[in-house]
Amino acid sequence: MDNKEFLKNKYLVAGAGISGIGALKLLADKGAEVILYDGNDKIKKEDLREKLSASGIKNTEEIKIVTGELPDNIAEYIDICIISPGISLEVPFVTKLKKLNKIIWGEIELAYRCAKGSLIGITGTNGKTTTTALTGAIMDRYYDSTFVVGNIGTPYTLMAEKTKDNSVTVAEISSFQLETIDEFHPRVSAVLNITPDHLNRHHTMECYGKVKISICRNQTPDEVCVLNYDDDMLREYAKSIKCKAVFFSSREILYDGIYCDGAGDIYKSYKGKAKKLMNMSEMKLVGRHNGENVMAAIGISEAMGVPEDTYIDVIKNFDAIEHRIEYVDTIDGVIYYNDSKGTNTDASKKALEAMDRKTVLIAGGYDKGSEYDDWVEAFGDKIKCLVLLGKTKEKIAQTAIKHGFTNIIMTESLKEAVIVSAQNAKEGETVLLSPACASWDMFKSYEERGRLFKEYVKSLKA
Ligand code: UMA
Repeated sequence: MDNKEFLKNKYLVAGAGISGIGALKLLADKGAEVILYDGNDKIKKEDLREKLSASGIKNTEEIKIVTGELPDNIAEYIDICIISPGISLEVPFVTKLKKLNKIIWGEIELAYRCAKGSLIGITGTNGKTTTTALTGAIMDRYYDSTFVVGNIGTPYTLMAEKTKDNSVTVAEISSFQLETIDEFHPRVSAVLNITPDHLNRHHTMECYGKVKISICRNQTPDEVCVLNYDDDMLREYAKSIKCKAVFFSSREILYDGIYCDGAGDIYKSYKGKAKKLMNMSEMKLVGRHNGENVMAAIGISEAMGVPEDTYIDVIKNFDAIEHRIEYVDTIDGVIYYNDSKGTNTDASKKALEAMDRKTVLIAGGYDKGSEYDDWVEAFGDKIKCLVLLGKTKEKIAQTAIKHGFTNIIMTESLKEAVIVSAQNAKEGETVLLSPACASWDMFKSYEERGRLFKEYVKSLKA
């Protein structure tokens, strides 16, 4: 769509969170006619206008804002709806727009259509933020103009217009964002793993998996999608994708691809000829899951033509990201870790695996319809006490008891959970916040939950 065609359309931006504001700014800066819509009728329009002005959007008094139910006349009036990722495609206003045959693009589709240069798209249930940040750091070292966007926290729409023909944009892409792509086309993509998550939105693992692998559906045979060989679903999907699959594995020696052997040595192999790149012990990142993130970043870097010594140097010096098994403090001999980003059982299991002492585990939160059996089974002898909070606390407690784990403490707030955990942890033990649940029942985001956790831990000193 050329710019003239683009501006002929009337847009509805749905969702007034950071994606919606990014999309609205992009459209308003281009001079498009745009209406902002949010389903929450408690949001004050004056507050929203202030938010829009603070984001640098001009003449905000001229922008029509609608909250609550979407009126029929607006649904009929607009041509294209730019939808925020947090909005399910099953809500009534989307059904209404679909019946009217209106176009629905995700915020990343809009950004993609306006951006220049090369795009790297990274998805997966777990590890995508670390892999995106690491890949971003590698690209930034090698290329002159790099952007890191998407689910990681900076909406793609906010950066799209800043990209140039020589830019490389590294985008963390969630399953929610992939539901509404159309022409979205990364030059290199990666799917790190697919394990149960967000099943209240996608309903089945099959639907969830299909959405994840759709990240590469517009890629051509000469382009690369980096995939985890150890994931059965991804190995199966690899047989039917149009582009080239490049595998990584932490369990098998690959004839072609990137793999890590039992001694922690990482190799790249081409037609059976393997070359050692580095050992896991040379990196600041720890844990097998991070080995997988690193191998994915290597696959992407190779496909992007980044020299080996460049990416190896960046990888060796790359630190863990905030809220992902992040060391907080040691108080009275007890070590505190913040893994607020452990928002599903699989991510949380990886954090449990990384602990090397007896651990008091703080968990529970928003109910995504997950089951907790495998997660409780992963406790082994390591977890000595489970401190629960949030919507899922009863469900988790019942599952734990079913599996014979009874040392459970119920709390009403994160602050109480931190205090109770400190009382129950002895010198030489660990307190880990790794909720296995999203944060949305009690907090705005996992970042807010993680920051508050760190604050409460620090205040234990006082
Ligand atoms: N809203 C409606 N109708 C609805 C639901 C929500 O109008 O049915 C409105 C809400 O009232 C609110 C707005 O939509 O005003 C919020 O939009 P949003 O939930 O899409 O949130 P954003 O602030 O735009 O943030 C989104 C991502 N959030 C989600 O996918 C839930 C952020 O990912 C992302 O960083 C950001 O876009 C930039 O791309 C967060 C996340 O938790 C980190 N992602 C999930 C995950 O990682 O597991 C997928």
